Amino acid sequence: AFLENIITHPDFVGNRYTTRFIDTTPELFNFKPLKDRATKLLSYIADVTVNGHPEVRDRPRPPADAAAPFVPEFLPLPVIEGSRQVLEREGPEGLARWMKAQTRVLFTDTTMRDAHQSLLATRMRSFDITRIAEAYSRGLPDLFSLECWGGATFDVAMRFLNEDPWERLAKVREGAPNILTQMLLRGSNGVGYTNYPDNVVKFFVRQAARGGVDIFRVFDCLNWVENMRVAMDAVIEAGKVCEGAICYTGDMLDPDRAKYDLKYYVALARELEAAGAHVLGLKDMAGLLKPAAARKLVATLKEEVGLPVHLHTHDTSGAASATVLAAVEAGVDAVDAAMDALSGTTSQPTLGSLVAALADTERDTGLEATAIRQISFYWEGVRTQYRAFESDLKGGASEVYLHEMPGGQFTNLKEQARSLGLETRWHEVAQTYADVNRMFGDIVKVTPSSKVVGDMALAMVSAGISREEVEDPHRDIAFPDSVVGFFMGDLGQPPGGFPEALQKKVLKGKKPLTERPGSYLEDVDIEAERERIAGEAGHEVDDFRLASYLMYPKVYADFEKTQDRYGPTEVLPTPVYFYGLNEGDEILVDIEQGKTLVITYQGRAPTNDKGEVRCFFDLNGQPRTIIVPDRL
Ligand code: BTN
Ligand code: 3PY
Ligand code: ZN
Repeated sequence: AFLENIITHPDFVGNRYTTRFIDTTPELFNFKPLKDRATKLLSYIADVTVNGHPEVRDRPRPPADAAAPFVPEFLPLPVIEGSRQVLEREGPEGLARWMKAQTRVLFTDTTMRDAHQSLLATRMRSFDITRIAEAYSRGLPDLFSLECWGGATFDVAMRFLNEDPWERLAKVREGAPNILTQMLLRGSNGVGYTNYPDNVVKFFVRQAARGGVDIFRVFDCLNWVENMRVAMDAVIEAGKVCEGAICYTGDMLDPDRAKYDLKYYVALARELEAAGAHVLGLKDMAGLLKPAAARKLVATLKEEVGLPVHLHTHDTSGAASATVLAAVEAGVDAVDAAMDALSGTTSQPTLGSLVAALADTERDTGLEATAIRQISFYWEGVRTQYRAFESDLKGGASEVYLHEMPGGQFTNLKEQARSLGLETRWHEVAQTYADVNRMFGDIVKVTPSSKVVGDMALAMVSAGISREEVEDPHRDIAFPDSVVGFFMGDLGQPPGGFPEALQKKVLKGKKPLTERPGSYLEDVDIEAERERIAGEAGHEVDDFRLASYLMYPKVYADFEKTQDRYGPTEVLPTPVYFYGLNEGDEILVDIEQGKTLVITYQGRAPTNDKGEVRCFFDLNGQPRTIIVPDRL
């Protein structure tokens, strides 16, 4: 095995070795694990080649002749100083002052998080995300931040992609050391769907800060600041930037939606400022903020609070750039956009076009159009490989002003509706979603409250039940668990409280919580949890992975098993990861820095009578046979 490590070492193969090769190449002695990992990867490739990947089964395939994504290279070297250095030098308060002092509009690129969450079911792999970080750092050093972490990306990475979200974060951080990294944090719901004990929320935030997150956009799914404090305090304590976010809902200028009027938002902004936010986030997760409302809201917030304002919206309606431009005129400090190739519809508005619209105006962004184009071409190539996760959205739709679904939920719910056989009844689902919102008291709809409304809407449409029937005290209704939890107060208290009659009906005599959910939850014994999962996994578990386990015990444990079985599949190019290899294909796989595997797939034998398939590979010049079950 030692000899094999020598003769297969890339420096040896490539003739880049001297007589001191063995002394100066310590990894030659790590032969067991490397060989083990290589074998696991081969079994994965064999398995996916023979059986396909369950996530893309029966879904449209990328075109066979699609060009591979091309990573652009930018000069000059070295990397230019950017927003990150401002934070390092001046701290979070200094960064906030710096933001307010800029004449230009600052831009956050959301491609690595919200854009693919909202367009491609969050399925973007770290392989595609981390490879482009350095190009951002060199080509777009004037970007304000890269939203690259949190929201749904955390559990999807482990659950569906067999990869560690913490490694993704570390690599983006390393690739773009001059641009602030940003995450989305669901307040006390962390990156999950339910309230966690306070010490778990704090532990998670500490790890995220240590792992490379600079800006934490913290929100609460009911805009209940009481339920944001634990997370906000933890961010502030970690010395990172706390962006306290208001979730925008309803229609601020419509007198029929008086619950969410200008006064409501100003009061909320003041509460967030008093709670210690460094930046005020205006999170329009469904894309409901219209240009005239944006102008009024931003101008008022800039007058009434001392914080820089950072606007996030979605282009579901098709009118989001008008909203962004109105906000810019009203003095917004920073805005979110996605790279052109992953922008529009349920994603963010288009970065390249907004930058062009602002060029040669007073608030010119200073971002290079050529760099944006080249990086966007890269994303275009990447997006092609995720054809299986595309929805059938064709363009903007004003229907969003009726249903008010968040961009991240829209395609997801549509897919869920399809799987329930409600494909042709989508507009009915959308109308029912709106009815449920009104029935629940007109609430903020964003993860996890949006899931509650979505669950109820699907339950009603599939069972053919109307709002009147749900509200009828004489009619028995089976409410989804998430709805019961919501009326129990498990997600907190909505502004104006719960509709009483419906709450009584849902809870069937149970007494609802009235305080912050976290105040009812005991702290977790974190070290005991570490021992438990370390025992299960059979190895030590560091703080990052422990934080994953505390958020998602079952998902994390399954992830450990999949990693153990298939090895580090995150190093495989995306087409190989989802579709395997064709006979005769050769790929180079960087299994770690300086260690490359050369893998050629020679072909397979027919399935034998035991239901097994022999696959033939060449690994760094050595023939290897891998046997996998025929699962089809
Ligand atoms: C993952 O998503 O990585 C975990 C599941 C892996 C299942 C693999 S994918 C390739 C092969 N085909 C199957 O049907 N199962 C395995
Ligand atoms: C999330 O919580 O993941 C969201 O994107 C909310 O908008
Ligand atoms: Zn969003």
